[in-house]
Amino acid sequence: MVKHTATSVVTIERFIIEQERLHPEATGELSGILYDMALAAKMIASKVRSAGLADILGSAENENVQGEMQQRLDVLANEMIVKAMDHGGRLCAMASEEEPGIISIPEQFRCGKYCLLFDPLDGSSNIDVNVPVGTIFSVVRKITRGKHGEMEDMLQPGRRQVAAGYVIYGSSTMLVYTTGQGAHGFTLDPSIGEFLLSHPNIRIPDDGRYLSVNDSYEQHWDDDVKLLMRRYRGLDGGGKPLSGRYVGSLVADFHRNLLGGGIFAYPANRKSPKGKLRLLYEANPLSFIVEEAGGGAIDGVRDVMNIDPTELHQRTPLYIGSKSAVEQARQLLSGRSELVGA
Ligand code: P6P
Repeated sequence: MVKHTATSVVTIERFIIEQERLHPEATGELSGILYDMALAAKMIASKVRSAGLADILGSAENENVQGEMQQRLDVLANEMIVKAMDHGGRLCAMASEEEPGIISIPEQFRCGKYCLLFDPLDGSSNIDVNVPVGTIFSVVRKITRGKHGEMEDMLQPGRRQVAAGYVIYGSSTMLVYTTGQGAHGFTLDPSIGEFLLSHPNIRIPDDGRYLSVNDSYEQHWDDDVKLLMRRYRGLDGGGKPLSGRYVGSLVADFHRNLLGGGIFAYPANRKSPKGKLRLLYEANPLSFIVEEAGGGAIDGVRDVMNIDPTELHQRTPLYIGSKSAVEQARQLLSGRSELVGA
């Protein structure tokens, strides 16, 4: 008689189904979106992994060895996600960092009740130097009538997200997502092509270890931001100094701080008065994840997820990570008025 031991291997598909069962009213549409995003992540991971080989294979300018038009990886990643998601019947529209307007669902496909907003390959300029890059995505429910998604469906505050996630293409490929029941991490096992649960119920350490900020903008910061960064470094009455860690790739910096504790800061500055990072498909999804992990995310004054969006590609200042470091920023910066309504 063979004794079957319970397997400790939990695939993302199994985990999504188990999470769905927690909601008897669930139709499975949101689960389907998460499956399809995991598939798109595998396809993008394959392209990112072989990106450096293009030159070795002697591909001509703009053409690879198969004679296919070689596209920028972020454009390719964008197309991979659109093609993986547009026919499943779960979405009524998409929006991408790579495209100016709404991406409609082709007429031949059924529309669903969700909208997907995403940055297909953030930090792609880092690929040539083998620095980790990432995909970030956010899911909101359609709120307008009619079949197709409209701009109003996209311009919802982060609190209205029903799911959010990111993929980091680093030393391993990991997918981290939340549907409001905790933040969970899955590591791709390339030998079987499956995302396996590796980081259940991620909790960000309350006391940060790392400070991720681009110091070269210090001359453009307001005085209170300069003071905040000095305090993070243990100066001017600050506490235990944080160690500097700045990769220049949002998902890589965020992921390290999520697991190890720390804060990522991209303040508004005189060159970028609204900040640099995008609200709808960068700041909002990462804010949903970090709050589910016990951390925080603000624009300097407000919780990021309380910002009412007015434009699809609007930017926001961002302070995101360990709760204590974020609250330190909120206390010091909350007296500022220019960000309200930013
Ligand atoms: P800076 C990459 O270009 C990116 O959008 C994020 O991934 C990253 O956090 C940020 O910009 C880095 O910006 O101005 O420090 O180079």
